[in-house]
This record gives sequence, C-alpha cells and structure tokens, in this order.
Amino acid sequence: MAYDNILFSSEGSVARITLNRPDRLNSFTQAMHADLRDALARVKSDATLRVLLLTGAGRGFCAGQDLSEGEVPPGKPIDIGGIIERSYKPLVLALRSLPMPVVCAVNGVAAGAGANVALACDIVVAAKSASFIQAFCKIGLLPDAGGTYFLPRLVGSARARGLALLGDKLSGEQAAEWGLIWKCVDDDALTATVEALLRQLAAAPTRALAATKEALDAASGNTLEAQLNCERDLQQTLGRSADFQEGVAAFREKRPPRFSGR
Ligand code: T3D
Repeated sequence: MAYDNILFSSEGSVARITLNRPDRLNSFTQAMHADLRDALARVKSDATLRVLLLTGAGRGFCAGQDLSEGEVPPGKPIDIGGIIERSYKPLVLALRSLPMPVVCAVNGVAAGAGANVALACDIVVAAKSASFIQAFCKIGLLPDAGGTYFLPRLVGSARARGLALLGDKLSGEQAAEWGLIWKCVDDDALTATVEALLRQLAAAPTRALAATKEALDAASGNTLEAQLNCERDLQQTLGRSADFQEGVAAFREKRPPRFSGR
C-alpha cells in the first residue's frame, strides 16, 4: 500500500518506514501520523516481519511537529494536549511495544518530537552530519513524545536538563559519546552500517528480543524483586520457544543457529 507522507516497504523479514516530506525536513503533520499509525499496525500484525527500520528522506531525519499546520487565529487556544493524545503518544507507544527491534537511522537533523521519536527506537545510529535538538524550549513548550522520560534515562539528569532547558544542537558524535544513541558513523557508512544491523536482527531470535525490550522497559518502574519476577515470567515463555531449542541445539552441534523467530 502506498502512503502520501511516508514510504513503506517490507521485503523478507525486514520492514522499512521512511518519513517522506523532505521539503519540510519530514516534520510531522496529522496526515503523516495517520500514515505511520497504519503502517505500524501492519508491521505489528505481520508475523513474518522481524525488524523495522525508521529513517528520513532527504537531508533531515525529522524536524518535529510541522509548525505551519493547524494554525489557529490569534487569541484562540490550540489543543496541543489533544494532538499529543491522538498522535505522538500512540506513535511512541507503538514503536516501543513493537514485538521486534526497531532500528532508527538518523540521517540528518532530528529536532523536537523528531528527536524523541528517534530515541523511542531500540537502536539508534546517526550519521556524523546528523544532530539532535530539543527545540521545544525555543517555542515555549516542554520536550514531549517521551523526551522527559528518555533523556534522563539515557544521559542522566544533568545532561538531560542541559539539553531540554537550553535547546542546543547536539552533534551525532556527541550524542554517541554521551550514550544518547547506539553509535555515530561517517555519513557514507550509514547505509552499510544499518543494513548490516538489519541483517543481523532479521536472523535473531525475535521473540527473545521482544521479551528483552519488554523487560528493559519494565525495569525503570520496578523494584528489584518485581523485575526478577518479570524476567522469570518472560524467560518461562521463551524457554518453550522453537528459537531456544534451536539455540541450544546449535551450541551443542557447534554450528551457527538458524532462528525462525518463533
Ligand atoms: O502540535 C504541537 O505543536 C505539539 C507538538 C510539538 C512537538 C514538537 O516537535 S515542537 C518542536 C517543533 N520543531 C521545531 O521547533 C524545529 C523547527 N525547525 C528548526 O528549528 C530548523 O528547521 C532545524 C534546526 C530543524 C533545521 O534548520 P536548517 O537551517 O537546517 O533548515 P531550515 O532552513 O530551518 O528548514 C528547511 C525548511 O524546512 C524550511 O522551509 P523553507 O524556508 O525552505 O520553505 C523550514 O521552514 C522547514 N521546516 C523546518 N522545520 C519545520 C519546517 N516547517 C514546518 N515545521 C517545522 N518543524
């Protein structure tokens, strides 16, 4: 199916979504949110898919909310809470809860909600020319799309506050040094790096990776005992999976495993 604001494809076990409004640095409109919701629902419901790539078309990754959309007459209040409830919140939750790894290739600037949607992904690889900007404070807003949740957890309170309160541009390299993202690579190495990751993850034990995501997300709200219980319960299920059987068999037979994602 073709969309107006994103490119979507799936080949083998790999799904790809490219934000596709390059003349507006792929900023979010309500129409783009609708396309994303539909594509993510398709990825979630397709049991053959085992990894998702999210990236942007053109020179930017995503400049956050399209600030020219939905202009309201002066003096009229804008229902930003409603926009977040209907668009950004479902988007971040959908990415986070997808039962497969989500790789984000940050090919250029990631600003505002664009930065935080990238941070909602599981493995973020940025090009050297990419940057991350918590642009919200420049327009009188606070970091949304999970920014206040992800930032302190990824880089600690001091750096989270600096980024959010100053809105300075953080380079891809600095983002990797700070642990905001997985890694930063030369611009001309971005595609090869990401493709290698997609191949690796598409052949991985998908259910185990999905359970790992679930456990890591649960950890921040859990006591140690609750987290140990969570690991026990998820591991109990994984212990019955075909991939666990295959992993152990491959180890014993001294051969590479052939995981099926089941
Ligand atoms: O509904 C709600 O408002 C609530 C939700 C909020 C979530 C948010 O994301 S709030 C934060 C919104 N985003 C921003 O504040 C970032 C705005 N953009 C910028 O600061 C800069 O564009 C960048 C630092 C990202 C990139 O700068 P630069 O110099 O590389 O590019 P540029 O020339 O500024 O942008 C290129 C074009 O894209 C330009 O259009 P033009 O002049 O060529 O016709 C620019 O207007 C357009 N563009 C960039 N960002 C947005 C945008 N158009 C609409 N909305 C944008 N966010």
